[in-house]
Amino acid sequence: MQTHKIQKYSLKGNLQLPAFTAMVALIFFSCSAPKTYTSFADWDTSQDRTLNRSEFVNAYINQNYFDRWSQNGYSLSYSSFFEKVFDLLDKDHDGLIGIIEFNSQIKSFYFGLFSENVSTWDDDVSASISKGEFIQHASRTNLASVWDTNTDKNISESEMAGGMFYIGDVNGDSAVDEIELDLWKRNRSI
Ligand SMILES: [Ca+2]
Ligand SMILES: [Ca+2]
Ligand SMILES: [Ca+2]
Ligand SMILES: [Ca+2]
Repeated sequence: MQTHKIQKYSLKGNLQLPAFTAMVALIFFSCSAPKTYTSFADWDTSQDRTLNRSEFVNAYINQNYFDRWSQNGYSLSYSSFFEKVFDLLDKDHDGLIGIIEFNSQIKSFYFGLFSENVSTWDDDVSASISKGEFIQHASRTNLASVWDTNTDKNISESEMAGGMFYIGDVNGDSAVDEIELDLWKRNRSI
């Protein structure tokens, strides 16, 4: 009876060992893996349940969001920037920005400082904005200059990250909370 008990424990001990080793390995690999910024807590390094500008910018850069704008990480010229913004606003990818597409997002790219009407941009009165119309009016209204904070005529990765912070901060309280981050990620074509 006693022997049987010892064997049982011994067997149990042997069975547990591989699971324990796997757990140690899992913890080891989780700790050594690079940060992936998948949850709000990962972005919120100060753990105060809100993202300030530098937390947002750091995570944006570490997450390589800029790859969507520039394949090699180089700063974007104004004309490349306008083309990319056009593609983002053209949600249904039909090569035109419809009135709803225009009105739903244009203001955020000007950080709220936009008071024009779509008809001002629609030169040929086609009820949509062509790429040519967009580039012409984005240029006329200095869309890039609000992003290009060092005024070198290029949008760098950190300028893009800083601009995205303004876009993410929907209620304008100089912080991005969890709901705002979720919304920003959902529209993360931007
Ligand atoms: Ca469209
Ligand atoms: Ca048009
Ligand atoms: Ca710049
Ligand atoms: Ca906010």
